[in-house]
Formats: sequence, structure tokens, C-alpha cells
Amino acid sequence: MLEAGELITAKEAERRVLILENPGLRGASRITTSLYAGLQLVLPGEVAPAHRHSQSALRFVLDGTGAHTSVNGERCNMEYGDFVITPPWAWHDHGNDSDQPMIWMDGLDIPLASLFDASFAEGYGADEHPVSRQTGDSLARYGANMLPVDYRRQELASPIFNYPYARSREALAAMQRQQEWDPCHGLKMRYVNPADGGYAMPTIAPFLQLLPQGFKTEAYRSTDATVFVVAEGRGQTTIDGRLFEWGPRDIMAAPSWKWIRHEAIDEAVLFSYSDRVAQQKLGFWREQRGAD
Ligand code: GTQ
Repeated sequence: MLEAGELITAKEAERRVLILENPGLRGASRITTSLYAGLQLVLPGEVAPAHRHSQSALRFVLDGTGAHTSVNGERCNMEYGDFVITPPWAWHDHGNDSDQPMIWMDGLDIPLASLFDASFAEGYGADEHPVSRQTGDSLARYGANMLPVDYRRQELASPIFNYPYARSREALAAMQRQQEWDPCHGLKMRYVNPADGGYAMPTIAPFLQLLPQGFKTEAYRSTDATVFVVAEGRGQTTIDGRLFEWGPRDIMAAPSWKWIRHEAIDEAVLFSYSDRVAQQKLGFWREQRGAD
């Protein structure tokens, strides 16, 4: 029996996550109609035991440094802003050997898997899946504009597990000097699978976008409801006529087909994810720029 106030460890609970409920979808454990979001906390010394599931997962690191997630036997150390993938049915466990709590956002396609009645999960039976690859191997092998000479694509998801923020941010800073801005998006990039140039995940489309200080985007809408996470800066976003002010680590959900406008007060970097890749494969996706 647990006494009031007694701490349940991440191991006992399997994982410690605050599910981000969308007030428009109350009780449904989803942040958009098709996607889930949660905030996961791993305290120093804790583990979240190894398991795998048919759902795809992404992590976006929001606090702490030096905790890790292991995917298919490769350990990824996680830093602020890193975008980490757990492909469908890949073994994964989380741990924190640092001396600080670590918090990241989890994004999963749980509602999509439920829609198709295709939700499967299993535990590995041990805290950690054996580590069989060097840390950094997947990024070196697939993330340096090269592929192994006889590479045959086997998985739907990207073979890269961690897209470090330092590299993505540096790329945005270099492109920024060109001063080419999309009126609706500022400078918006998508995280890709280097094996085919498609999105990094089979069902979830992840993006990173820079808005220079003072930039106001023109109205934009698309059928993929989008979760925005503020990596840097302050600003405000109007969604369907409602104003939301934001700062670092804030999370916003924009529903499908509602007009969105962003205004960056400081230079801002937004991570976002949506089901765009799934909609495009199924022929549903559409977008519109312009008047609101
Ligand atoms: O870390 O695999 O927030 O399976 C929800 C379900 C995280 C995970 C969540 C999960 C995970």
C-alpha cells in the first residue's frame, strides 16, 4: 500500500508522465484528434524499463541534460532541444545517470494506432535492453550526408535516433543569413529520413522553424492539427482568432483547418509535429495560405 505523499518511482509506474489533455477533447488523452502528448520526468538514478510498441514516439527535450534513451541497443544522450525518435516496434528504455531531473515532451501516434485497432506493446523483461552499438553511431552513419554503401532500407522510420538541437540550430542560424523568409512560416525545416528524404517518422511529421525578431507570419491553415513547442524566444500566436502568448517550453495545439498567425517578439525557434505525413500518404492533406 502506498501512503499519501509517498513517491512512486518511474520504475514502479513504468514511466512518470503528465498527459497533456486538450480541453476540446476532454478525457481522450490526446492533444489533437490523432496525436498524444505528454511530459515525461526521469529523476537522477531512475529507469523507465525497456519495452516496445507499435506506436511511434518522439521526444523533445525540455529540461535537464545528460539523461538518455536507448533505442534498439544504442544509447542517445539527451540535451535541451534534441529531437529523439523511437520507431514503431523498437525496443527502448530511458535512464538518468546525471544529477539533475530531466523532462522531455513525448509525442506519440496513440490515437492513430487505436483508430486502426493496431495497438500492440510488450515489455522486454529487464530494465535495459542490452547496449550493442556505440553512442553516436546512428548519427555518424546516417547523418553526415552519406549512407553505408550497401545500405538497404528496412525500417519505415529514420535510422537516426537523435537529431541534436545544436546541429539543427546551427543550420537555422546559417540559413538565416540568407534572409529568405516564407511569409507564412519564416524559416521552416522538416526533419527527414536521410534514406529517402521523407519525414523522419512514418506517421508523425516533425518540424523546426525560426522566426526572426519582430516577424509576423501571414495567415496559414492546413488539415494537420499541429502541436507547437517553443524552444527559444517569446511571441504570440493567433489561432482561429484567439491570442496565445508564449515563451520557452510552452506547448500549444492548433486544431485542423484553423487560421494560424505567429508573431515573434524575440527571435524564436518553434519545434512542431503533426500527422501531416500520414494524411499525405492517405490523400487527405490540404493547406491554404492567405486571407483569414
Ligand atoms: O516512453 O514509450 O508518454 O510508451 C506514453 C507511452 C511515453 C514511452 C508516453 C509511452 C511512452
